[in-house]
Amino acid sequence: MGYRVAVVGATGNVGREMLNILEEVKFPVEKIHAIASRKSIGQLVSFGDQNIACEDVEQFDFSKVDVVLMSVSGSFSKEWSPKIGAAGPIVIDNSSAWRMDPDVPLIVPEVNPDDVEWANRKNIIANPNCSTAQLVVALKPLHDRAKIKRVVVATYQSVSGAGKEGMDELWDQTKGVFVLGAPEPKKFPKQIAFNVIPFIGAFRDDGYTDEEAKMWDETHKMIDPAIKLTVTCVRVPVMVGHSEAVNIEFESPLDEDEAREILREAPGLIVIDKREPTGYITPKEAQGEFPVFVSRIRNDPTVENGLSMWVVADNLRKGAALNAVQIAELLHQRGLIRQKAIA
Ligand code: 2RA
Repeated sequence: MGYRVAVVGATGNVGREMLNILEEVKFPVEKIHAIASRKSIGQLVSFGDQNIACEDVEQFDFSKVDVVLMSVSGSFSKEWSPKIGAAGPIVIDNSSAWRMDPDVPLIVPEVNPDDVEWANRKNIIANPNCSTAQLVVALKPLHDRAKIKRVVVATYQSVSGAGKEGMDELWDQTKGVFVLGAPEPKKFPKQIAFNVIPFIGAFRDDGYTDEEAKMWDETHKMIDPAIKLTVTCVRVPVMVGHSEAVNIEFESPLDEDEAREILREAPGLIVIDKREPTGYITPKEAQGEFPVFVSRIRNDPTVENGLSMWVVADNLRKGAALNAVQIAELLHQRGLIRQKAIA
């Protein structure tokens, strides 16, 4: 017996990955629906070896499904997730709309799986921002051992985090540079081809960006509000895969060898850490993969109990679609998805 599943925002980068991953992990799907906005009605998207036609979100009867994976804008989710949740299915939302709502659990299954138990407050579960998801998978097992005091992070975020338009802009500018000159930036504020941009999202009054604030807010909600984080988020000319240079100060001693062993044993992580010219992970190698990869684990002798490391993941997978599907699997394992007879 499977579930009736709907993916809302099925034509986007993350929506398409949600469909791919539901099929790859063999999530028990009895009936799948691809839902999109009016302009994409009838557009075909693939689910395994089937092509399914997108249905209109305005017309769709959400009481006919058990679980809904949403990959839509925050404003769309604000309006639609409560309506869908009230119709019956559990909503797993990838937008920023619900992440900090005290009645909505924000979940990375390797980090805080038990929070699914109170998902029935609003029938909505939030997926974290892509750069937070990979960070917390790496921080949690270390925090459990030696309590993290402070984290300094610089991100190197791929253009796919800004959607298909971001990928098209990098591609067009890269080609254009060699022909007529790079086209003017549209999606990003400056040229992204052959460049890096230390600005993602929108500025706040304190000079940080909202993308940076998401990393500490979400880490506080999922792991521990006592952890201090300072963050610089940077867009880089990489198609898929976010990287992070992470420096950590612990309350008690934890050296690089023990940290490496802890991370090797931790769920959802792969350590690739050889001190040779190719002994680390890059985003190109993480693309299409499920785990979070950790490399370059080393003591930081400039602070007491300090450690530095390099953390990489596929932002469309662990940073978004895979995490959402893992939440659905967790709900399934705990018997928390309502099963209703097919109408
Ligand atoms: C980005 N964090 O990379 C965003 C996507 N959620 O732009």
